[in-house]
Amino acid sequence: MNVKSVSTESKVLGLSFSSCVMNASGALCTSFEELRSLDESYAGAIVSKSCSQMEREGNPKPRYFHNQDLSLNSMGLPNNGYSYYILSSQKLNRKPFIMSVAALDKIITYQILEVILQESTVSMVELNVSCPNLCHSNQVLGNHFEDLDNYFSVMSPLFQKYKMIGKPYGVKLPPYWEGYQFDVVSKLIQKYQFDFVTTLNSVPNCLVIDTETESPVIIPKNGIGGLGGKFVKPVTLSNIYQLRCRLPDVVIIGCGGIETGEDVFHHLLAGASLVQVGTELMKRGPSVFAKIESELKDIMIRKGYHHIGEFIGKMKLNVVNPMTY
Ligand code: RRO
Repeated sequence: MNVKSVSTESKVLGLSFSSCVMNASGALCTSFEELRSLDESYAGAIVSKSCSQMEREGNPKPRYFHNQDLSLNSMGLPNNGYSYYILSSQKLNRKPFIMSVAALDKIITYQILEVILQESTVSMVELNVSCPNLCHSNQVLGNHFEDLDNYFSVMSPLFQKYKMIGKPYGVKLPPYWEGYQFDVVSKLIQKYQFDFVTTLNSVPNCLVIDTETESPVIIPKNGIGGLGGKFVKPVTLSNIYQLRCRLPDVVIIGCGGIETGEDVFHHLLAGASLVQVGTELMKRGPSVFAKIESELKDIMIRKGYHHIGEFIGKMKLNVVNPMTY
């Protein structure tokens, strides 16, 4: 076997991804120049920064930090407004373009999703119900299941139109910690017939302190922000696996703690069909995709795998227990 006989491509959701690895929303995907660099990279798709109706500046800087273990951010949804990302998709369109839309005001989000429905250059929509950093809100929508049900029920007529024309729609979830949360959110995913879930957004309400300055490393919200990077990978793997067990027919996009091809291998074993890279992309820039791709292929060659489908969701359990978690 050699590198030419292994493929990391993925055909899911009626789309063809040249690689199963793409950027996470928020990482180097706010300006058109950044989106173009992703288009020119080895990434298998492009995800936009989560967008709102109008352009937003976001929170005061410094609002992003990383070190070798983690990242912390409280960006506050800085973005150029949804029309900018539609226009960007029209100018790129070499690979699947996923528009991330922030779930803010219901009526406005409905209107945004209605416009996107008509746009053939937007391949699919990722509805972000898990932003941890909005200064006016101390709630993450994805953690409040009645509100979430309500929110989805307003979008439901539109979801049906997405289904009718075959444009996939999915939801980006926060981390969950308890079995009942996975049960409830999985029922909602099924009720509203989401095609995919992205798990997970940054871990909310974290704090990192600098030893020298004795201060938080970011400014907004007294230093409280969303955690990403290597530290969150075990949380992500568990969330992928627990959703995989409950949602056998829903595509899972893994997001959290990917630095290497080996990390991608673990996400896929847990049940993700596609993955997203955030913190490591911020650290290394878009060349990270070629590196991760080559590391994943090395593992596949060593193990005799030709296609990622041969090991997606195939984590080998030591002892098979009934699902009581
Ligand atoms: O912009 C942000 O502060 C942000 C968003 Br919208 C999100 O979904 N996740 C995150 O960690 N930061």
